[in-house]
Amino acid sequence: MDSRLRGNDECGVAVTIENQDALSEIASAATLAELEAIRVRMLGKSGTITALLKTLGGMTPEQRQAEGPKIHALREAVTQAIADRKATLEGAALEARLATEKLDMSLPVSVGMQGSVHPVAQVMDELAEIFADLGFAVATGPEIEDDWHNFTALNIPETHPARAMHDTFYFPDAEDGRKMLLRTHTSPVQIRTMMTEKPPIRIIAPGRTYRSDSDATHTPMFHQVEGLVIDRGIHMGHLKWTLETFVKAFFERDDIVLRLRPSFFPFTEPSAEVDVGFTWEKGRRVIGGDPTAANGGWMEILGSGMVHSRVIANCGLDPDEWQGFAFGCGIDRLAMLKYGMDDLRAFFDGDLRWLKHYGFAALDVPTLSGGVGA
Ligand code: 2U9
Repeated sequence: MDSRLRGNDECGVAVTIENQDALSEIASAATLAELEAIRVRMLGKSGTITALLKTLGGMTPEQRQAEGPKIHALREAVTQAIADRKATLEGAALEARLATEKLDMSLPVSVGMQGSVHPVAQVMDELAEIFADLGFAVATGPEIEDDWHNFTALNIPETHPARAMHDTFYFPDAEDGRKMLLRTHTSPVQIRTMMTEKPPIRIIAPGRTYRSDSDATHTPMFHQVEGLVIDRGIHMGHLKWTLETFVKAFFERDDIVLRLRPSFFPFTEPSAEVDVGFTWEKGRRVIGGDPTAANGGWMEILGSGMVHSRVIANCGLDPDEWQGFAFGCGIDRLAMLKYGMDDLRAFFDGDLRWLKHYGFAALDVPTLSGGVGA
């Protein structure tokens, strides 16, 4: 037993407590390690004060009444003294570190791995921004569709080649008999909007679309944006102005001309394919300039038309009251034209070198409104 805790001959238990000795030993501990050793020696499992506490069990009630408070007071005093000394030593250690350590605030920050915005996501943001300025909302819908929303409602008859197995990815039929598929265009989003919202409607529907096709200019999954306006008195003039405004804003040039060529789509009547004027500049085809000049030409970028009256009726609207226009184009192709990429398949390879080259730093995206970092 510790020399400071001597046995009492009369009751045979240690009761003499040299309290001051213990406290001064704690106060003179010079290091945290030294203090910890003292704590273990006094308060640990086999510590001297722990041993004293155990003696209480063997005392008579009278002895316990006399010695108990002293032993408990000792334990509390020692515990408190150790905590105080610990705080003092830790404070001194921190002060010493602060006095010697120096931070060089002029050192460059180490930059870890940073992601980038994929060109397709970037173009989707740009589209949403341009069309928001024209009063269009962004609409989304399921990528797994049934053939009514993807084909029938759009006036695409059973015999249309777009329905053939080689174009469309089909799933097993749903329990209720519906033919399920991966949407081949975002048009079902517009169908669902027309069926649930009251006109006037002004939406764009960007998103993933799927066709069983794969070569240098086609991938089985690609991105489309379609636009739809339904209102009273809508005509081709509205369509042409909207597309011109969009294309000029997207390519950030005012000298862009469009050419509408008559075409056929089951869901629009009349229908028009839309060409955009381009010129060769420094060996590159650039959207804009005079397409009739020696270095100019036309390039198809969009399909469009007035929404077929049968499509309007299929969605529960009266085609005599409501008219509209619609258009569609490939987002991947828009990105390629604007940012000068030449292989569509690279968009989906996940090659970090390609993304580094063409991707956009998250806070330095060239958005049309200036961007967060601009
Ligand atoms: C509704 C009514 C009409 C959307 C339209 C086109 C013309 C078109 C293609 C361009 C290239 C798709 O990515 S692409 O292969 N699209 O030519 N899309 S009109 O017409 C609609 C859509 C929804 C309710």
